[in-house]
Amino acid sequence: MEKIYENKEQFIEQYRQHVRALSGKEFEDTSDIDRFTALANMVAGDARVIAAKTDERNRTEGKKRVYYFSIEFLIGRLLDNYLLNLGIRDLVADAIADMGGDLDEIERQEPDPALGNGGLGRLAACFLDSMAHEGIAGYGNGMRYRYGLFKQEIVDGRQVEVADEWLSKGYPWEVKRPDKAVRIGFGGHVVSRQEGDRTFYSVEGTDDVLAVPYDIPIVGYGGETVNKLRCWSAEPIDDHFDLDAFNAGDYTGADRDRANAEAISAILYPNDAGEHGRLLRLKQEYLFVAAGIRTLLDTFEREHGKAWNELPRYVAIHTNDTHPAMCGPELMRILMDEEGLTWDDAWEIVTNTVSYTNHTILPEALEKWPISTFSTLLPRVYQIIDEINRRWRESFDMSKPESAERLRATAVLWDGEVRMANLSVICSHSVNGVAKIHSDILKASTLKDFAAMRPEMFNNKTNGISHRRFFAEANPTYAKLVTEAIGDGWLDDARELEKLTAFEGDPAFLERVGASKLANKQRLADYVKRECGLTIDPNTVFDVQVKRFHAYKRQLLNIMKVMDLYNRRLADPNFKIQPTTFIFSGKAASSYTFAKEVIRLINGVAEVINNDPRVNDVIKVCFIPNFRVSNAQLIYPAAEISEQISTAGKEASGTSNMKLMMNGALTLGTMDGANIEIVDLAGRENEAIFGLTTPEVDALRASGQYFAWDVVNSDRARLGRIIDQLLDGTFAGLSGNFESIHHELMFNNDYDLVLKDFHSYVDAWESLTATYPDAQDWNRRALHNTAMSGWFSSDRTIREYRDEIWHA
Ligand code: 26Q
Repeated sequence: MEKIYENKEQFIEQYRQHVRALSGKEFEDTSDIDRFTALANMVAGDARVIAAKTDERNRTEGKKRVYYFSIEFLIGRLLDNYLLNLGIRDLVADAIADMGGDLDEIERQEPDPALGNGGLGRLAACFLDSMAHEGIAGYGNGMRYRYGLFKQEIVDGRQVEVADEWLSKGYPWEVKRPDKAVRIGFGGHVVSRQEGDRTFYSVEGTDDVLAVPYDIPIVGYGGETVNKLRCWSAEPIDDHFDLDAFNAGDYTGADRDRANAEAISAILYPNDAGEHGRLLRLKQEYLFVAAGIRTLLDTFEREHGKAWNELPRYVAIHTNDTHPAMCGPELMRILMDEEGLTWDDAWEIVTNTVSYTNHTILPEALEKWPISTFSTLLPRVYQIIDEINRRWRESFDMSKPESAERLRATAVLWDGEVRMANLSVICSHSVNGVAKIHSDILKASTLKDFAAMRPEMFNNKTNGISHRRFFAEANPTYAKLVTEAIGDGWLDDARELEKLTAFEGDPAFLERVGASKLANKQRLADYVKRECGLTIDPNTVFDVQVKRFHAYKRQLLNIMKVMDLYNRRLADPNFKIQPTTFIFSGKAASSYTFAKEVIRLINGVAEVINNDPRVNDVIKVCFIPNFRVSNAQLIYPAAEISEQISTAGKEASGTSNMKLMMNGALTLGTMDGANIEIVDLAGRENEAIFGLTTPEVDALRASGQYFAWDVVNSDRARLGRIIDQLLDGTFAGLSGNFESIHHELMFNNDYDLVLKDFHSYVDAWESLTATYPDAQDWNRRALHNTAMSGWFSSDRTIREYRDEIWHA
């Protein structure tokens, strides 16, 4: 790797200059935020120099470009990651220490952009890192929200949402590119004009806004490749500022156009369960799709002219879930309306260029839009979708008995709605799920009719994670130990972690694994003390469930286990519990009442238990507010038990399971999502698996023989007591009882089978923690998990996408 700074001295000189240029002060007189801004500016500048070289190389080599369309990119802080990827982290830390500064403190100044909800958005960010590492000409295309996902505060145990003003102190990584802005038209009406025997369509009377891009450099590990993430922001076309209105005292009216345009990129929709039907959301989806397609066609044209039939050879368009589903229709629109291609020629190009990843099994969560909303906002795009749908229908041989049902299941327009998943499939040459079981379920149920008709287009790409961010960067003590043992080749090729298996029989090494875990637990305990004022003991087991709150993820099952342990300990002081700290973190969608009640329950239980000296030595419960990439990087390294307890068949993949495994936590989980592949890799004996399997869940549901009351009545002593405690005030001190949770379990017949899996879950937890006192064997299993986790690097995932979908 070519170093961008010869040595410390050279770095210091440059850095001093940057600090001076930006703040007008000497380094010694600046605040940490000034120091951060100057350093990030400097690194971003260096990154852009490499980016120019990367561009040049891509051009001369005629490389295929991959455009990853995602409405979310949850990138996290970049500074430390880029120092690591450029191979200068130690040099810079050293240099800044010499200057009397502290790199860690400087890094903590960086805003943590929350431009995503959870797994899907973070996956997109990991993919950017891995595309750059693999030398793929890969570009992220997304949205620049003025407000990211809300900040979560906890008041009286309840989640309270606060606006996330991540841009207020500036964001040194981005560069605004007004020269690359794209005009986007909404509304209007379609007009046609005849040219010979062809009809051409265009839209008149549109309400236009300007999509303005902001580029963020994406530095690949090794420093050879720097790609770009382009995020779009909405602005008014020209300044429509109304001076007359302003002079008449109508200040808001004067700026109405700006406010209306900017509203489009104002907020990230916080509902990862999919709250469909909002006009502004549809505008967001079209804005970043249309602007991205325009941009990639301009780039193609600069390099290859108007040889549009060559597009699939030089361009791959990947759609992350259905949010960018308009990529297909929008590309059709431009190729036909602006470039004059016929439908058939355009369709051939589109379907060979676009590919689609599905992230949801639940049929009810699939994205749909009312036709009336859609056709009013985007009349020409809608017309094309209508034609896609018409041709699709026409391709059916209605004399076949299965056709009617297949058509009903696969049509794009149905029941007055546009079905975005079906649109995505029909416009693509490849459809993939995100873990083996998920891809199988897609073929067997969610998208089974498509799979029957076009089996060859379905494939699996098990998710992955950036092992550099979530291991090397997040867990420096463990990473150092690993590098001492097996060298640093694992940063480049995560499968090299497997060499660690050679140390599983080395007691001295295992002891050091344990010591690094303890240090990470202490680091997290300090954070918890600062953030929540709660004292937690690093010598207890750290049992961790961190992810979005959802009924199917069953945080409720976890906290019911804690209630059960508490009750049993009070009933019998000799009941043995391996001392444990139960750590929860995550946000609930603002409108998801049930999920928010589970958060309140956890905090209610924490309040009681943490203040009860009778159990304090063995149980503590800790809810860490405002889960985000930056504190996730503190939490994963400290975890010893990874709670992955979704109802089998519901979690498409999960990715926190991989991050926790890599950091040496043992999985306590159901056979769901990627947990199954964790077990395949690390062996069932090194995890703790419990609960119904997907076929068992399906069979139980189909039988109609599941009765929540029977389950509770068969265990009045433990389950019955917990159920009663939801209503009897035991945990109501902060803000009241938990009627809606009680109702869900008892009167909604426990849809997520929490009660059904309860005993096997608590038993699995008890057996697992009973093995904790044998520290050497625990550390051996932890090390084994780390050693086998390399396959979950997103580098591997991206290579599979490259070879099997993008052919880049
Ligand atoms: C849709 C329409 C309108 C508004 C919001 C949305 C929306 C936003 C985000 C719908 C879904 C999401 C996010 C989904 C998500 O994160 N899914 C997770 O994806 C991960 C990466 O593949 C998987 O590991 C998880 O299993 C899956 O739940």
